[in-house]
Amino acid sequence: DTVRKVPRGALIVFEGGDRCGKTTQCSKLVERLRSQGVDAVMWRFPDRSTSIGAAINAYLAEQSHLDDAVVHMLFVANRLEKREEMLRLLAGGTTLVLDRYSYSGVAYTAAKGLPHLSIEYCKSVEVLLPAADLVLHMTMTAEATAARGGYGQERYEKVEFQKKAMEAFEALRDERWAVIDASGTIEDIHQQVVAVTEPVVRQALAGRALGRLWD
Ligand code: FDM
Repeated sequence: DTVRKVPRGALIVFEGGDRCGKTTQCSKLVERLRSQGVDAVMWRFPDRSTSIGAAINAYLAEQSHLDDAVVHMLFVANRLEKREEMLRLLAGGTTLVLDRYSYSGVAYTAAKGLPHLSIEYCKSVEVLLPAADLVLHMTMTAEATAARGGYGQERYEKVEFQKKAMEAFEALRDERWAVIDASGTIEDIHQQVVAVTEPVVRQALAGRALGRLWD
């Protein structure tokens, strides 16, 4: 890793299956970082507020049918439309805490098992974005998440599919990933999250360069 002098925000990403508690942990982490004087904001992907996001939302709610390759590109485009703002915030010293990112993009599409939408292909169309400084991979069995409230409302919330997405996440893990057992209490999980996140935020502020996806 090269080191530059300008302090920057860190790109912290939560990944994992549906209903494993990512959103709760994202909010708590942002609150905690702010209480420590770190400028931090939370975003989620898909960002359903844009026109591309609205098309994704209709697809996830099973109100529309889209070709699998097309919907994959919509998820990618939904991140690309936020790319400039993302880079601007990070460069300005704001830490971004993301509720899902490109890793979900690859894992969920690859979980469909279609030969033309392999992990390698999915990675190859998503190279313009920055890599996460840290991926917090929240793990829980597909059966345990299925028992949680609200499960099954959206297209991908099916145990067999979730298992395949979880396997795909495992295939993406590298040294920037931390595995968090998502079956504990909210407070226990939060403590684990804080312990792995704070050093990464400090490294970014100290000028550790932002990476590119899959490098
Ligand atoms: N998802 C999410 C994808 O299939 N591709 C992506 O790129 C992203 C970011 O969309 F089932 C899936 C993962 C999940 C759904 O649900 C979004 P939440 O509840 O908004 O995280």
